[in-house]
Amino acid sequence: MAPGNAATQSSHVAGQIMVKFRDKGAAAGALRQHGLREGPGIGSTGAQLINVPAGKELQLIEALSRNPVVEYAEPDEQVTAATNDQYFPQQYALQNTGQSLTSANGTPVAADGTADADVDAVEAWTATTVKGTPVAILDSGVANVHDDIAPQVVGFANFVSADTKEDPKADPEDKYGHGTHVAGIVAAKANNTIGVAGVCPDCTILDVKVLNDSGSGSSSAIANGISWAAANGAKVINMSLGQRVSSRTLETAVNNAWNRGVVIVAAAGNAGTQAKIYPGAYPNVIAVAATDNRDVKASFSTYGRWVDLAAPGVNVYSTFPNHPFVLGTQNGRSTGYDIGSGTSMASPIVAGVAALVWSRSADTANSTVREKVQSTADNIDGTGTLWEHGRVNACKAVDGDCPQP
Ligand SMILES: [Ca+2]
Ligand SMILES: [Ca+2]
Ligand SMILES: [Ca+2]
Repeated sequence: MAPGNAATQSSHVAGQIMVKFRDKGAAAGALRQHGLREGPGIGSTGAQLINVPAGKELQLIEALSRNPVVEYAEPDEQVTAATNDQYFPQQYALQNTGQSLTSANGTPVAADGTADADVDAVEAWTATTVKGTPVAILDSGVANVHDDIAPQVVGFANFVSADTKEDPKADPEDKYGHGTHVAGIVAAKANNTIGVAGVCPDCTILDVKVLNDSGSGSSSAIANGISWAAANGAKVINMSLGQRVSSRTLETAVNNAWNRGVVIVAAAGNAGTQAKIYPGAYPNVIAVAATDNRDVKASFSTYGRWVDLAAPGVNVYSTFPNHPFVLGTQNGRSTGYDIGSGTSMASPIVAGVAALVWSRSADTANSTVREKVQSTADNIDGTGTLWEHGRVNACKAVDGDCPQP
């Protein structure tokens, strides 16, 4: 964008204005005085869309407004996407207009969605004031070089052991790709023209590496990561991971973090069954199932009354490393940005919403934040059976000015 461009740019559609007449019978005559003709009606509004010479819009609006038969005349304002991020139109989870979805290479992946099968994130943003709410991402790391997510990272810890004895810690870089995608869903920078927007774009990320370059980890590494995050100021911990066997060490780490005031969110799992996984199934963790762009449960998503919430987790656009990564090699995903599917993608949407609730004021308790996120979820099909509460709604969670369904 050229300097000063925004200031000179017109914000209304050229060549047309919207006019409503008090007396429809007088419309043609009034318009003719200015060399204009009647135009098509605009929905149920009673107004007409009138063609005018480009550049004369405001002048003609002023002239018509002086005519007593005109109720009002106004410019046809340009409505733009809620953010200018390149892939925002693909981010149905934030704002679903029923758009079709494609992957980064242009392959169609989903036909028309259901409008407003989304978390109303855009409406939620206007209701938050606090910037820099820290969200810990316990995962495979976050790409160190990436304009849309790396600048959001304010803290780092590595609990993954390297294979070699000489180097006790694994490479901190995200070579698997999972953690970078999850972090972007929470807090990718919005309105910087590139990439995507996170659910909480003014949040910061604590990058806690607990998964290795193959995407696996251990209960002990995760317990270490939870403890580090809680001690280092995380308001929310996201764990897009799970194990089928419960661990007393893991649960203790979870409970200690909860008692320190952290909201803890985890994936419900991708088994497609009702089998519990941990840490999601612990009482102090919000477990999240995955839905699609029609508010329907993903076939792969684990479900059941033990699952707390649902969130979009199918074809979710986010950041990937700018270098080759394992998930890209396995699935042909593009570097930089692409879609991903899994309860791993649904969990950070809830984590981002919890962070938005924290971002309203500094003195909310974690129990209040959790209650707010759960009690305001949209009551979609499956609520009470496939998951206890509904599909998360960011706008309602922050008491925003939310669209009516
Ligand atoms: Ca919406
Ligand atoms: Ca962006
Ligand atoms: Ca739980």
